[in-house]
Amino acid sequence: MIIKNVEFTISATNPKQYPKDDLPQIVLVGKSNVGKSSFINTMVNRKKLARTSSEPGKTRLINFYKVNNDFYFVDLPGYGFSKMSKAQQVEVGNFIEEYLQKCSNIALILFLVDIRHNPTSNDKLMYDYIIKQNLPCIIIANKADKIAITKVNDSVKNIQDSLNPLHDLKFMPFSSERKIYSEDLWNEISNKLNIQ
Ligand SMILES: Nc1nc2c(ncn2[C@@H]2O[C@H](COP(=O)(O)OP(=O)(O)OP(=O)(O)O)[C@@H](O)[C@H]2O)c(=O)[nH]1
Ligand SMILES: [Mg+2]
Repeated sequence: MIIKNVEFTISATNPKQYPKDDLPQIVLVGKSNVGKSSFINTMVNRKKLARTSSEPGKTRLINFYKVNNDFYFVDLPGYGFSKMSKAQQVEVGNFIEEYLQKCSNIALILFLVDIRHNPTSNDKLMYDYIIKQNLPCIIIANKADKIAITKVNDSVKNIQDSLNPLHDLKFMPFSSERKIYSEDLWNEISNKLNIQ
């Protein structure tokens, strides 16, 4: 995919603020600190478009980034950030659920998990929710640079066995740090959107 332009559109807290056009939306979900905002920056080759942090809980709102006037990347807040108060965690959970329920332009969910760990209980809840809502989804095993390249395939398979024993969803590795596998992801996204 050639990135001709990418622009931050809006930080939304409620559905009235979601973009009014009908462009398809590619949505990043996953626990806090798993690398959702970094993923967007890597894919569009912009270091600081989406704000990232080594401290979990950086993204608190729903951020929309328009790419090539063709689609949006939607950066959702991460769940499972233990330092957030219970009330804030509930608020973030509500933002996420409201978005996933009310947005009718979701073309694809990119569900990030950490390649080094078994999916968390919150990851499993999110997975069940996505399946129940029948949302199109690819699971991305992120931070692949943190393990030996020879272990990548086995780690991805272990995560799939745990989350999706029927093996009917696509699982792919990724690394923002090394910018590897981004071509494979772009192929998936452009196929889904039917654009080049
Ligand atoms: N090694 C490595 N670090 C990564 C990768 N992706 C993200 N990180 C680091 O992980 C930390 C969190 O990244 P973010 O992109 O802010 O994570 P997030 O999922 O948006 O987090 P929240 O906004 O809290 O939900 C940062 O220190 C990133 O530099 C990766 O592929 N490899
Ligand atoms: Mg973020």
